[in-house]
This record gives sequence, C-alpha cells and structure tokens, in this order.
Amino acid sequence: MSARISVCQHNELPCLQVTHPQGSALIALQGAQVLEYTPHGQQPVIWLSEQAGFERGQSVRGGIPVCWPWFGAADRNPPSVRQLLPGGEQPAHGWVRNAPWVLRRVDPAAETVTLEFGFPHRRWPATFPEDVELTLTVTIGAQLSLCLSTHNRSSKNLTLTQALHSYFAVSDVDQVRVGGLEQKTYVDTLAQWERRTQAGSVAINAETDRIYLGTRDGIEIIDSGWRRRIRIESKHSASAVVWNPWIDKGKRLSQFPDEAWRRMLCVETANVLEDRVELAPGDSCHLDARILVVND
Ligand code: TA6
Repeated sequence: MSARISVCQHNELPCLQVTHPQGSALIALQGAQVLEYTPHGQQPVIWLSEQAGFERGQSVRGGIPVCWPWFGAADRNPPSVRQLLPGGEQPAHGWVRNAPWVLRRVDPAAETVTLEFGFPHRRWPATFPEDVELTLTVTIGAQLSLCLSTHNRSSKNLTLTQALHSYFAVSDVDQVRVGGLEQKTYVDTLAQWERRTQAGSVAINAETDRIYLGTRDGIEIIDSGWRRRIRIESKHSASAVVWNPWIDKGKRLSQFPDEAWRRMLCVETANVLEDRVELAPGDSCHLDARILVVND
C-alpha cells in the first residue's frame, strides 16, 4: 500500500490527513502547517495543543508553523528586513502562517510521500517585492522532511528571516535535554537579549526562549522518559530557537492547557539575526529540516 491522502475539516480549517505505511501526518492548508506527525509504531513526534482552535486567520498552537518573511516580533528584526514591511503593527512570525496555501503536487513513492504547497501570488503590501515565490515541500515516511524555498523573481533585493517553528512532543520536559548546541552563542530573549555561551546540553527548568547562533550540525532532543532521541538535521540554517513557556507564560498563551508546558518543546530550524537571508534578484534559498526518531 502506498500513501492515502484524504481531506478533512477541523473546525474552520480544511486539512489533509496523510497515511503511509511508514508514518502519518495531518497538514492544514492554512499556513501549509504540519499539525501532526507520527512515524509508524512510535509516539507522536510533533505536538499539537488539545485546545487548538483551528480558526481561519488564527495561528494553530502546535505543529510546525512557517514563520516568513520574518521571525518573531517585526521590530526585533534587522533594518534590512523591517524596511520591506509596511508601517504599523505587524503580526508575530510574518504573514503566511495564518493564510491559505495551495497544494500543488503529490509524489507518492515506496517509502515516502511528498506534498508540495505554494503560497498563492497575492498582493503583498506594496513595500514588499511582489514577485516572490514561496514553496513548502513536506516528505512523510519513517522520517519527516520539510524544505521552505523562497525564489526572488523580483527586481529588488530581498532580505528575510524565517523559521520552521517546530513544536515537539516530549514525555516530560523534566526528562529532556537538548544536545548539539554545546559551546554555541545564544541570545537570551528573557534576559534583555544578552548573548551567552551554552555550557553542556540544554536543560529546561524555567521559561526558556533562546536564539542559538552558528548552529550547523544535528540537534537532538534527548528524551529519557520515552527513551528516544528526536534528531533534527538541517541545511542552510545557522540559527536554532529553543522555547518552552513553562508555567506562568503557559497560562497566558492562547490554545494552551495549563499543564501543556510539560509535554512540549520547541526546537526551531531558523535563519534569524545575523543568519538572515539576502536574496538578489533571481536568487533562491532553501531552509531544510529532517526530523527522525532514534530509540534508545
Ligand atoms: O519561537 C519562540 C517565540 O518567538 C516565543 O517568543 C513565543 O512568542 C513563541 O514564539 C510563540 O509565538 P506565537 O506567536 O506562536 O504564540
């Protein structure tokens, strides 16, 4: 049997339920957002809030939101990114995670199935180059691969920051550490954006919101509770964001049960701050993440 893809409705959002012998996934057409991914015979890898609202135009808490053409708060981005945005309040994490994408292509194969989504050409705000092609390719199998591609078909230089804002399911954040970031510089957004150096693996024992810089090799979520490691391999990304809201911030978050902070951890594959992407006319960039489980 190869893949089976069915359309389903979650409240206001049309989604695709993808079932393959090697793994299953749920993807919302809004934001081309992977909401669930479970390799065959494993615990879920991607976390989705039980209180997710699936409302049109509202971000869905969990899954892998696509942050583009900027990451985080617009005013925290470099001037070369901000100059392409219109004045006034801008949503966190860009324009595309809360907007409808279209499914362009499905490629079934023996071990995987690939779905390609495009962000339909629409009138960006006048300050943003109009002819920019944005594509997300999702490959589902025993592993999950995503590739976010930007092709600058305009005549202007384009600078962007971006992230695959992955929420991972963990047994209990007390039982988890993040490896692969040792000795990396990070920006602690909870300590006046001070830059610090990571000593050893990352333990989560309070609200954590860090942007790691110069990350190249694989990052691992080491989950001793479920005796597994979730390995995140990336290409063309030199920044990674580690985020857990902990107790108090968790209570202030939308679509987020009070105890959910224990069962999720964001490790995001990104190009932010000095890792921003600069595309001359005709240039393209591809932000790749490959997610796999290793049982210990
Ligand atoms: O990636 C970490 C972060 O920027 C946190 O600061 C927090 O705001 C999180 O993203 C969630 O953002 P959201 O807009 O999805 O609630």
